[in-house]
Amino acid sequence: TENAKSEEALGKQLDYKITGIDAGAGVVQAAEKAVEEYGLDYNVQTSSGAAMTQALADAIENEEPIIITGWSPHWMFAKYDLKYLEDPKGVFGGAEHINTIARLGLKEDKANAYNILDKFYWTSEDMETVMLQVNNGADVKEVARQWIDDNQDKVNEWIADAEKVDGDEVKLAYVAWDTEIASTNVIGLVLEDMGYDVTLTQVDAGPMWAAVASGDADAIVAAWLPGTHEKYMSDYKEQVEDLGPNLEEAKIGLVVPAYMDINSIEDLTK
Ligand code: PBE
Repeated sequence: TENAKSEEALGKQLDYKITGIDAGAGVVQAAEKAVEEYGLDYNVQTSSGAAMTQALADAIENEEPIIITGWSPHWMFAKYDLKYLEDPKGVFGGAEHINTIARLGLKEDKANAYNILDKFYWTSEDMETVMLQVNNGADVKEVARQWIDDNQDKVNEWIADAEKVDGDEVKLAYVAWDTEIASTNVIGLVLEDMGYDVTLTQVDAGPMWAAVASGDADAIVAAWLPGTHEKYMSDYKEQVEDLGPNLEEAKIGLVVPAYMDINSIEDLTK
């Protein structure tokens, strides 16, 4: 049929490739599951968030097709005209939230930090403001400082029940996903302003979860639930304390430029 032909042509143009990020990311694992469940001929190619957004920028510049593992909030939706492919089988799940996860015992050991982390909560718009400026080349620490200055009301709520400390250490682990670079730097600076000696350690997704479970990290603000990090959460749920969402209405899925002539993952089947 006409359709089968054009799908084959698209597959060839794309080299039967879905451009992914790091292998530990839930969205990459979901993309691999989608390939299986929809019976696609495609491979999910792993790289990094930065390599993926560079591939997206290159494709858009040449008006070529590309399929990426995407998520929201993200600066790419402000910068480019993009669409999520429909996912009738629900492989990528529905609405996600990003939770803060503390190591066991943090509440007793570092009550003020625990308290601030527990209250940390912002919107997609807040996060995107930070992400966009970082993407435009600004230093993330300076962007975080500016965001804190511009949003003192919000920050005051996070620190409302906390007292200043004198140089106690707090260790946060995170992955170099643009969302988590933004959130971890903002909450890290808030903790620093409250007198903590804050260390931000960048690792892969598996080691990030392992670090908060073992107590090597005090907390993470990067737990995408209920779907994206379901496997990590089920592995470690007895060894961590879930402090609940710091952001709601997040989402993952396959994302393509709006000029592409497909709307659903099903359009990729032959
Ligand atoms: N992400 C961003 C991550 C969580 C944060 C959607 C790329 C993932 O594990 O897929």
